[in-house]
Order: sequence, then structure tokens, then C-alpha cells
Amino acid sequence: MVRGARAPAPAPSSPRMKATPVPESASTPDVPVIDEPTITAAVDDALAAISAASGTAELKQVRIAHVGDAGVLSRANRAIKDLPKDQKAAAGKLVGQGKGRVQKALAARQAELAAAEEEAALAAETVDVTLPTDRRPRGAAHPLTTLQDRISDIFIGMGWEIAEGPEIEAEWFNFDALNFDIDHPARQMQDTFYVAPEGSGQVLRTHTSPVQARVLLERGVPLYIGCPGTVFRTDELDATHTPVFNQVEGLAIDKDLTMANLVGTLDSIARALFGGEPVTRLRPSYFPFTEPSAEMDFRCFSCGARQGTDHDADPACRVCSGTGWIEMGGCGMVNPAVLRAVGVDPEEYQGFAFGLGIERILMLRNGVADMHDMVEGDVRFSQHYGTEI
Ligand code: FA5
Repeated sequence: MVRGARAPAPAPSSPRMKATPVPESASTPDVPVIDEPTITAAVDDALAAISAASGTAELKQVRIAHVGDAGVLSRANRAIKDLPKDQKAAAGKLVGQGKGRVQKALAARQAELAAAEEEAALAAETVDVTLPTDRRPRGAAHPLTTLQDRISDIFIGMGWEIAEGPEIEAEWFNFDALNFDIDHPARQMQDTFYVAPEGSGQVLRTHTSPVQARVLLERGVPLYIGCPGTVFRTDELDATHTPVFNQVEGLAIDKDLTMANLVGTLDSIARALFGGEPVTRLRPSYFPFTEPSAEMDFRCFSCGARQGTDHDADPACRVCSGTGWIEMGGCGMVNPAVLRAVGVDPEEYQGFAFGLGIERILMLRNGVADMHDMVEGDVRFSQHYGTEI
């Protein structure tokens, strides 16, 4: 009845136990006895270990110990083939049923423990979405950038192209090509930032007008362009001046253009920027690269002058200095000397040009009374335009 080291097994305790004892072989001590008490004891051991396992890792060890190759049940299973033929069926049933009970208990406990572990992990990993975070505040484009984009859109809406030029500019483009005399006051060190070393022939451009000459050379005529960009002058910072500011240049060269086209274009840009009918005026002026030349002024937005030309300005107004007018830019018909400098025949082509100060437009459009606010980086100014802190 026995193969292996165990003492002879007791008589079958269950009437279902059909396995006939197998002859003992002392030479194979690892082969368990295949009888009901042995298999039942192995199954009970396994079931006790399974229910005692406190986690899936421990259960894995239980599985290896009780149904792995070295376990009693597996060894008994392997030994069945060596039993006498008439005992195989009963032994197979006994071991198979025992193993089945253990496997079923293992699967149930595995599911139970895995669910408990998952629940514990979820509880441990819970994110408290109400906790304060290190959220980065949202920035916003500087209002000057937004306005510059808006102005570019207006040019594009008129069917014009946008052109750009370098901020470090050749003196020739900044002055010579634009018909500035060699001793023109604007060239003085007091007005212009020169790029070292002395005599480099390079300046920080003092206006966007050099783009006129560059684009005329590059693209030829006819030409309709808008050129927004940053310019530099040795001006002191005050309510209406800053040393680094932005301009937008307009240049139209075609056949039969007149001053009327210039005025119509400026008025249409003013309407697109401000809506309604802004009060503007052209005042005779002088620029070496336009002839005739004018300054374009807007009625002051800050004092009594804002109500129209029939109303007096406030003599103490810091925005218009009591004049009732804010200078927005210069303009005029392109000087034939400029056209000749870039190889265009002034008998055939004429044109107009203008250069507007973008900071001044922002002042008028958004009621900014002091240019300090635009450049000093006080976050309260930026917040007004959408920057968060
Ligand atoms: C010019 O710069 C000419 N290039 C404009 C021009 C273009 C004339 C094409 C004719 C044909 P002006 O120096 O006036 O012109 O400057 C133009 C505008 O820039 C001024 O009207 C003003 O709105 C603005 N501006 C000038 N200096 C400053 C400054 N320091 N800070 C802020 N805005 C300024």
C-alpha cells in the first residue's frame, strides 16, 4: 500500500477511497503514499496555508510549496503512472480531486488578495485635487506687441505686404539713402546710438524708414508695404518719450499717387484703430526723405480737447502739454532723391510714406497717460491686459 518513507497508512476512512495500497519501495523515499489520509492531509495543509496567506506574494510561495513540482500532490500525481493498472484510476481520482480543491482555493484566495491589494494601492495613491498647487501664472503678450500685430493686420486688410529690417542698421540705409545731409542734426551722437567701434558705419536704427530703401532695392516697384519694428534714440524717458520705442512705417510707390492717397490711407488706418471718426490734422513739417512733408497729429484723448476742435485743451495737460494735439507720426510724398538712390525713375513712379509711433497710438487707444507705465514693468499695468500673478 505504500511507496515511500511513510509508515503504512491507516485503512481508508472514506467509503469512496478506492485506491489499493501500493507496494512499498524504500528506495524512493520522495514518493508519497497515495491513500486518502495522505492526500487529505496534504490538501488540508494546502488549504490552511492558502487561507493563512496574507498577500499575493505569500500565496505564490504557498502555491509553489503545495502544488509545485516538489509538493506532495504533484509528486503523488507523478507516481500514479507507476501504480498497478487496477489502482491507477482510483489513485488518479483521489489525487486529481485533491489537487482540484487546492487549485480552486488558490484561485479564490488569489482573487481576494489581489482585490484587497488593489484597493489598498488605490487608497494610498489617492490624489487630493483640492490641495493648493504650484500653478504657474499665465502671462500675456505685451499690449504693444498686440497692438503691433493689430496694425499689421490693418495693412494686410488694405492689401499691403509686411516687411522687416534689422535693428542694427547700416548708417547708409538709416541716413544716406534717405537723403540726410552728412551734417544733419539727427546723426549727432546726442540723437543716435552708434555701434562700437567708432566708424563702424553701424547704428541702432533711429526710425523704421531705412526699411523703405531696403525693400525698394529688394522688391522693386510698384510697392505697398507696412514695416513695424523697434527703434532707438537717445531720448530721455518722460510721459511721451522713451529711448526704445516702436514705429510702423508705411510706403506706397506706384504710378500717379498723390497726397490725397496719403491722407485717405492715414484716415482709414486711424478709423480702423480707433473706430468712429478720430480728429486728425496734418501739419507742415520737414523730413529729408519726403517732399512735401507733414506731421500727423491726433486730438488729445486726455483733456477737454478730446471733444473736438471747437474745445479748448487743458493748459496743464501732461499728455498734450496743453496744445490739444498729440503727434502720431511723420509723413509725406517720397523725395525723388530717395527713389533715385535705389534706382527707381521718379518721373515714372511716385509715392508716399509715413511713420507712426506705436506707443503714442497705445496711449490714445487705451488711455495710457504716461509712457513710463509701458516700459517700467509694473505688473499692475500688465494685469490690466490679462497677465496673472
Ligand atoms: C520719423 O521717425 C520719420 N521716420 C517718420 C516718417 C516716415 C516721416 C516716413 C516721413 C515719411 P519722427 O521723428 O517724427 O519721424 O517720429 C515718428 C513718430 O515716432 C513720432 O511722431 C512719435 O509718435 C514717435 N516717437 C518719436 N520719438 C519717440 C520717443 N522717444 N518715444 C516714443 N515715441 C516716439
